[in-house]
Amino acid sequence: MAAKPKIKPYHGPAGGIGALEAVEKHLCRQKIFLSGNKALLSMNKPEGFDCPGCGWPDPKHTSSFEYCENGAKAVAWEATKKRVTLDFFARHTVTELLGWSDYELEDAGRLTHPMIYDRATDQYTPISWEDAFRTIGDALNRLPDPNQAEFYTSGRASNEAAFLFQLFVRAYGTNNFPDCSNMCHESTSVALPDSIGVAKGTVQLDDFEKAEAIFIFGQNPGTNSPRMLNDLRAAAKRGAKIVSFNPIRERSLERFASPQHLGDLIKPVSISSHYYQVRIGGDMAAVKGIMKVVLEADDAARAAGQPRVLDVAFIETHTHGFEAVEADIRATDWKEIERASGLSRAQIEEAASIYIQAKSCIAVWGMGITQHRTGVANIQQIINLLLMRGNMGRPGAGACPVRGHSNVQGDRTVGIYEKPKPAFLDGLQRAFGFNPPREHGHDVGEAIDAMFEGHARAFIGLGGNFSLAVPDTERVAEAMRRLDLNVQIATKLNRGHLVVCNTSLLLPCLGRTEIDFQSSGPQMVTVEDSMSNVHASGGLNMPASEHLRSEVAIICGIAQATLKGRYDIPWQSYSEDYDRIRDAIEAVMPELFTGFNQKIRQPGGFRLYSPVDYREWNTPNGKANFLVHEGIDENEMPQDREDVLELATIRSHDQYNTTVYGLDDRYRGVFGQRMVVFINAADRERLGFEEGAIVAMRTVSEDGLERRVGGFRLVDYDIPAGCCAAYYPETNPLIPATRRALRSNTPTSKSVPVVFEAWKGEWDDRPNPELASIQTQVMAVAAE
Ligand SMILES: Nc1nc2c(c(=O)[nH]1)N[C@H]1C(S)=C(S)[C@@H](COP(=O)(O)OP(=O)(O)OC[C@H]3O[C@@H](n4cnc5c(=O)[nH]c(N)nc54)[C@H](O)[C@@H]3O)O[C@H]1N2
Ligand SMILES: Nc1nc2c(c(=O)[nH]1)N[C@H]1C(S)=C(S)[C@@H](COP(=O)(O)OP(=O)(O)OC[C@H]3O[C@@H](n4cnc5c(=O)[nH]c(N)nc54)[C@H](O)[C@@H]3O)O[C@H]1N2
Ligand SMILES: [Mo]
Repeated sequence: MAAKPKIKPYHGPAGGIGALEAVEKHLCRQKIFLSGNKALLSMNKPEGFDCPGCGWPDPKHTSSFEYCENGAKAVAWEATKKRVTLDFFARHTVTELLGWSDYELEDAGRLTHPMIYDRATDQYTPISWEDAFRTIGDALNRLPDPNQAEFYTSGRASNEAAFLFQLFVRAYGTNNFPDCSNMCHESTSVALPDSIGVAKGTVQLDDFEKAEAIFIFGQNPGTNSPRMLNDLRAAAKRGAKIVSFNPIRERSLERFASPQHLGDLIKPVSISSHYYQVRIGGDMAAVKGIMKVVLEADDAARAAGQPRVLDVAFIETHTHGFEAVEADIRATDWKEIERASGLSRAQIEEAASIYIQAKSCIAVWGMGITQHRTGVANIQQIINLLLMRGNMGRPGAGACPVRGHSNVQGDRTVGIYEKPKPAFLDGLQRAFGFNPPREHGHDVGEAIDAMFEGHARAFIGLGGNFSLAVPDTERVAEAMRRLDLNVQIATKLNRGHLVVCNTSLLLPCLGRTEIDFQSSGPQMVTVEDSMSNVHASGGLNMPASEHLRSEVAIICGIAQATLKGRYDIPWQSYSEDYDRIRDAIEAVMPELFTGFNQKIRQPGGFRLYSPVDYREWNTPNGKANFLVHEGIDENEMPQDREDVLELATIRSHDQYNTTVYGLDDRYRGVFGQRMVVFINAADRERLGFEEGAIVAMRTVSEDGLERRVGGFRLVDYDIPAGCCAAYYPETNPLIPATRRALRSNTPTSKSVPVVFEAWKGEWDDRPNPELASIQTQVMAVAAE
């Protein structure tokens, strides 16, 4: 079990022997030493399954197996031998289970039977699949308005499942598609179309082999996309400059020892050539500073009659709006840039000189950029920077948003979108003969609003852990308890399943590692990675229980019971042979998916058409657009209060979003615990706390609601003054659901203004502190 909680700075590289040891530990813990290894060997290989971890692409041409520590944990988590059986639910009431920690809930094992909540006994009891479908269909059909139902998708769903889900929901009559992406890269998906006419990244893995510089903003590859480290390692080794902007010195961005290269174990590879500990919410300022230096260097070059620093030909031929952005940047004051970024002018000049010297540059970003009030603007400013030197639509250059869930990008492609494009809806209409709703539906923020107002009455979750992943956790859970229907399609038990209402169903599904047998034989599904490559995935393990159904089959069952023959959609036939679903996807989107079933059978799959590759800009004016964002502060932090720190909520190395695999965050030196806050020692002293003190955090907000969580240990850390960081989801009760990024509605999870208070509650220091559920430590109560 877990080690005694300790803080012990980690001096090694990311990866290395530690990564191999961790893999074996997690396999053993799930009691799957042998079959787990078999599953790992087939992960991300042509005839195996797509890693259920992150969305980073695989090198197409290698046969060497590329498994990573955190991919292995994701597989071990799913392929576990532990089971949540009927007996389990007979022994534990929902109220009792609420006292378990998130770690314990998921660690109970795989769900095995469809269940329905019985309020009389406060237990989940078995139900047949047919009865479950009928119950759901009846409840949905009782709603006066289909817009009173919310249909959530988490990004692990396959293209086939997601496509059928949106087809069912639109045939039912709504565009309410809150999805995990709304909390994640929505800022990216809103920002990029205005700038460059596509909502996705523009680079491929090959570009990482060609870039002379790679700028990484607010993304932690060692934990969240470890296979990316192989590409960064190769780039660093051939001399590309890697420039990181992150308030925390993340170990994987500093140095990496690839477990696949023995030499690295002796001499780890330095990853970042330059590391800038920008303030939380300081990237806009840093990027504006770099742009300022680029403009000044261009002025000097022009005056001296030397080659220009700006790519003048590109700007003239391909872009619009440069002059306005130039004016904004020239008007921005260096003092302001230094204050907001927390970086010195000299540091910014150094970063800019690397940008200027590189013939090609990739910009990478993650949640440190998207989850701020100005998330959309941050990204458009990064694109402005790239456009200045024509770093778009040519080898070794472009935009690389690193998506989270392994198929979150594909789910959007096949229609999980609350604001569907008319062309997509026209495609549905052409293929299925019904007129889908055209009015925009709810994203996560709006779904929460509708729950708070009592307008939303039903929730169906295709995977995920909605009530724990969202902000204002406790309040959202309270609202969800008042729904009429809550259906969760899941592989493992989580806290969201315990947020029960009148009719709550828990429907267990096959995972990606398992063989999906249907009447036409074993099925494969498809997924799209972060670089728009679509490929097949087929499971290898036997299903965790004979009672499981595939996500596709479950959706078809619900659709049949709800629509009762409305429209001529062959649900039964789809669930028997997934090729027919792919044919339907092709029929709706021929421009992207012509020959889908053939292409998917080629090893490595295929890449979706990406116009930026050809410097075609799908924007209204047909140009790549420089877009002005005045101002420099990303978030509304109270400027006059010295006791307020800006909190970023981040992931530990042993978690996958709300799934807690273990209690270590090895690279950050945290072991056996999660209830910690990383703080600058000077701030801690200034605020009058001892090192290691146990504190509560309270959100500073004007809406009169109290948000407070307690029981966190202060850990002195190398983080800029005024900033602090702690793990998600323990800190979600602190995030106001109403604080959203402009335009994208992404919760501002990376900038919560908090004050610290002494904590008088108990700090759980038992050797097995997983037992301390956040439920008992979290105190977020509505003030009168
Ligand atoms: N093992 C594992 N893999 C995962 C996940 C997981 O939980 N576990 N989650 C998946 C998902 S859904 C996603 S979206 C991705 C998330 O992957 P990331 O985008 O890496 O997400 P985070 O860990 O939340 O935060 C990223 C980094 O942002 C930094 N940061 C915080 N605030 C700022 C800021 O203002 N500016 C800058 N420049 N940096 C800042 C933090 O220090 C941290 O290093 O990973 C995916 N992969
Ligand atoms: N404070 C704060 N909050 C955040 C973030 C943050 O950085 N800070 N990040 C946000 C981000 S980027 C994201 S993407 C969201 C994540 O939000 P979600 O995607 O909703 O959450 P997950 O924790 O990934 O969901 C885990 C659950 O999915 C189910 N599951 C796993 N595999 C499968 C499968 O194959 N099929 C089905 N049907 N179910 C499965 C399991 O039951 C598991 O318990 O959280 C967001 N919330
Ligand atoms: Mo995400």
